[in-house]
Amino acid sequence: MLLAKPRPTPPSKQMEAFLLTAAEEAAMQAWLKGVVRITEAKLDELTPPVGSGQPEERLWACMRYGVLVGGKRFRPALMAAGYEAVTGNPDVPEDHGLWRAAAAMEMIHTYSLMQDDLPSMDNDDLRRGQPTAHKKFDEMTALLASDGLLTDAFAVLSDPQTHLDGNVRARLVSLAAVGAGSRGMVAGQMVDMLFEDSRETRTVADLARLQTLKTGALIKASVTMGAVMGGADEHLLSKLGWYAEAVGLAFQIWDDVLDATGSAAQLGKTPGKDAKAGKVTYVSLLGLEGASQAALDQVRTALGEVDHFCGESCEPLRWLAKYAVTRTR
Ligand code: GRG
Repeated sequence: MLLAKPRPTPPSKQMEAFLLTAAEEAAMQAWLKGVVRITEAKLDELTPPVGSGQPEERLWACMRYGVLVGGKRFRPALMAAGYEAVTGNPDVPEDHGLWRAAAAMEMIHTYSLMQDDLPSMDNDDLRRGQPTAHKKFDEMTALLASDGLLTDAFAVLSDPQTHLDGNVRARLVSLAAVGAGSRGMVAGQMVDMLFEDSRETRTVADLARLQTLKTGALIKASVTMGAVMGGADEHLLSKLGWYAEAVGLAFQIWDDVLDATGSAAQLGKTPGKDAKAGKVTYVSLLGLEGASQAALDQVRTALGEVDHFCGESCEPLRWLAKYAVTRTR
């Protein structure tokens, strides 16, 4: 019998400097738990319910499956952290529009995952520890459900319940559209798909550009949207943007490390696909140690940015920068 080859473990020595103390870890986990709970309650409220017997219920069931089946809710957390950075308010009430905007970003993020999993893209069977939407339902339903999530997200962002000020709402819509659109995440996905099919040599700079678009643009939008809701001026928004770009890269580089080292049970998605497909990743270009180091460099940059302009109210932003490279899924 052939024994499965053990997967390598991610380098951990240089991570020590970044590990949160036990007290910080407990505070972050409690805070994250609150973000997850409120975001999921909002997602439940904002996604069409099933049970009325309408013929389109299959679409709604698939949308609900996509957004409610799990996920770290990293983008809502970044949004709440961006809001707190500006306002210093750690206790945002559940009926505050921030959580509607946070749910909208999770809807956009989930649409992208559902489409990324389709056979014509990454062709995956497992997502968030469950069958992908097109496996659970079917391809046509998963495509329409992802369309529904993307479009409904903009209905949520432009609703006065999200913010009373029309200028703020317009800014939220614009930031989300630019981050998710054809010069942001969708562009990154296109470049990624082309990379896969091409035999051209790729550099770390090529990869950083791709990932800044594919993963970083939505992460940046999340932080800045939270800050806009908190009343940030343009100067602060640009500083937060630098932080978010570094965190976005760290998050993606660490995703490559986890893809090379994690198991399906741990990650909730199929690991090792990139290597199998011969795809260029940070790990294939830099090795495990080099990729981990590159992720840490980005976290250092992000923390340095925050320290320039922010004290205690940026603690959640600091936690999330560290979380990006200490998470295990
Ligand atoms: C189809 C337009 C379109 C875009 C897809 C984001 C994306 C673009 C594809 C996902 C592919 C991928 C695995 C990217 C790596 C980084 C990433 C975005 C991982 C998924 O985000 P997490 O880890 O997932 O926040 P959860 O499930 O926790 O929400």
